[in-house]
Amino acid sequence: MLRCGKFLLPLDRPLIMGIVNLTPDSFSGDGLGSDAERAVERARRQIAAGADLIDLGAESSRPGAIPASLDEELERLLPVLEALADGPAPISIDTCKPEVMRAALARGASMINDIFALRRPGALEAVRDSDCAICLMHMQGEPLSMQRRPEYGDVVREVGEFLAVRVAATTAAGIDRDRLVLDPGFGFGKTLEHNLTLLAHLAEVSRDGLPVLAGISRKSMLGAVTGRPASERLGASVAAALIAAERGARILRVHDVAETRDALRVRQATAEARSA
Ligand code: 8Y7
Repeated sequence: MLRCGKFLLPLDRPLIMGIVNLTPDSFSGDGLGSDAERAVERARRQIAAGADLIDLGAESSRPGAIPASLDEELERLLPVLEALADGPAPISIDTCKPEVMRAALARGASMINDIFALRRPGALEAVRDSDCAICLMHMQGEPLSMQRRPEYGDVVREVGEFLAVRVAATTAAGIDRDRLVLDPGFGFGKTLEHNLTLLAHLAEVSRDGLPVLAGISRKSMLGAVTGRPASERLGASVAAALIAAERGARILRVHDVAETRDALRVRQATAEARSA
């Protein structure tokens, strides 16, 4: 089970995390900027379609993106979080700013999704005294420059080592392991080949049985494979989610919740027939 604020999430089947993007400049065309009402509406529709969690983000982390200011991020996030915090699904906040983490946790956020894996000064302290879940993600470099020249000897080993070091730092700060989720960070300082190698070996990314989150939905690696723009990557995204599930991913971060849910239902039904 994953401790996730007031929720206790079962990890015996893959969970779906629906993406609600409050940035004005999303690559995948789903950015809602500061339209809080539409964001709340989108989250509720995703929950109705089978999302087990919602990931709210207000800072663009696409390659080359300009960081949002603290005030901007809070102004976009908090009204949406407040409208959703008492709902049936845990709300995850995608942020690397300790001040945003604290504000969100005080308003009922159940998870912190930090693409910097709590490396920013003050981040470990910001989440320590709560019971939120935490996603620790691997990234090589920083969003501004990470796609310039990603380099690895053995990408699977290096990503696994990085995550193990972040788990050690997090537990040393007094955070229990049952709050942690690990993520190889598809597209964050990785070439197409690195991304595909990580997907192929996803099960090896987590060394000590911690659950793995995979975020591949609509990403450029799928564009590179299919030759399609972000708006036409639904089929590729569902396929990637299913492959990640086959390789043990426990949380799938996706834009298209209903389609991913259907794919997982077919997988589940097949698994049950096999064991019958
Ligand atoms: C990921 C993510 C993004 C991911 C986690 C996008 C915020 C780019 N990707 N967080 N965030 N994992 N944990 O395409 O892969 O959604 S932003």
